[in-house]
Amino acid sequence: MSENRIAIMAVGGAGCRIIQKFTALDAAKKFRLLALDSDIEALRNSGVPEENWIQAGRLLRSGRGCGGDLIAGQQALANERKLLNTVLSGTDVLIIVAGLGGGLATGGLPVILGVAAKMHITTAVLVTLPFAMEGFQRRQISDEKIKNDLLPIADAVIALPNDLLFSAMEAETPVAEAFAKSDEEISRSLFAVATVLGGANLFNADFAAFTGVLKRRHSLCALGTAMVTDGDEAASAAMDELLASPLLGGPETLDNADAVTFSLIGGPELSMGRARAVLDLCSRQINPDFEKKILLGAAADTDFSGRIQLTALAVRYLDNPVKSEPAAGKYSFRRNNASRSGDSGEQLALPNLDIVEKGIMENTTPIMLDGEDLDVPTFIRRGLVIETGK
Ligand SMILES: Nc1nc2c(ncn2[C@@H]2O[C@H](COP(=O)(O)OP(=O)(O)OP(=O)(O)O)[C@@H](O)[C@H]2O)c(=O)[nH]1
Ligand SMILES: [Mg+2]
Repeated sequence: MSENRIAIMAVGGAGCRIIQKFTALDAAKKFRLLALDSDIEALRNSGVPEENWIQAGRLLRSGRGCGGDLIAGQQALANERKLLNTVLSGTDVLIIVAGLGGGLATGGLPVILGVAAKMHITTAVLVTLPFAMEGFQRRQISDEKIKNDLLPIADAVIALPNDLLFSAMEAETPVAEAFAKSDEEISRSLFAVATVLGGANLFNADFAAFTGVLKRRHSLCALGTAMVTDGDEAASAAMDELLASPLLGGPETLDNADAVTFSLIGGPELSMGRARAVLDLCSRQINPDFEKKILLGAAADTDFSGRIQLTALAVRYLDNPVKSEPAAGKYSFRRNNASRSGDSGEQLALPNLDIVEKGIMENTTPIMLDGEDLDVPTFIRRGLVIETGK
């Protein structure tokens, strides 16, 4: 697959900051980079060329962010479906990077994924989860979003808890520095994911295997990356650096994972012997007493001449696979089969709807179907202009 059929889209403030670090990597120029936000400042800081900006909800938000309001985020995206269709045409794989917990990305991601799904684009979503100190509610909303609206549509969801940052950094590390470091780590992982999904692999870890680990599974992920000079010491140097990665959360994360993928990217001169040596070390790092999936893969890239990048993605499953349809149950219709079961003319019973005391739309969880909010009137969702005759 040619790399420009892979688009990497940053969504919201965190996404834009991460992609800004990504643009600093030599290899970034191979991919089509897009930045989406309602906040014009975030787009300006993304490092993505202006022609690839998608400023969502111009009229609704007037160039500002959504201030943590995910309904506003969803509305900002609701009218941009046509634009997204145009921007994404010709794309085979879409990789989205964002931080959950704010308004624009948390509310808007399902809309973007819905458009991509209709266009049969394969999607992988790399999201950070809010810090515990940001409040329990933000974390809970983010978890629900993943489970109900992202997992059923996306091909892979990689959820990285931001708290892992603190587990590996000195307590006195300034917050801005901690974020910058994490953004750098995430941008390197983004490259590893894009390489695996792009199919430029020398062996193993192909696209199907990678998404097989993550598809429809609600999980927490941890990432470790290392960049070392190719040479005799490369394998052990890469492993040492990887284990000290701030987003990995320590070597025990690998042992506690249900599945681990290791991907290695080297220059065109990368020998099979070196690749094997590094990946053998990776397998040995995992305690053989634990039964888990291990996926190893290597790829060559001209921009990595003389260097080796090693990335580990440790996946911990939280529950069973999610069905590939929006969350059933709460909003689905139940059959009233008290007296007429088996009859094709069965009466459908309304679900037990929760009572929300603060009005209909305020602070409620939107009812989503294929990334569309069913609470938004059809004429708005379809972008129809109603002639008033004036
Ligand atoms: N790793 C990382 N996480 C970040 C960064 N900035 C913000 N976050 C996290 O991402 C979450 C969402 O923040 P933003 O991306 O700013 O939110 P947004 O989607 O732009 O939404 P609004 O600003 O409300 O419109 C926050 O709750 C933080 O947990 C960053 O630079 N790096
Ligand atoms: Mg923002």
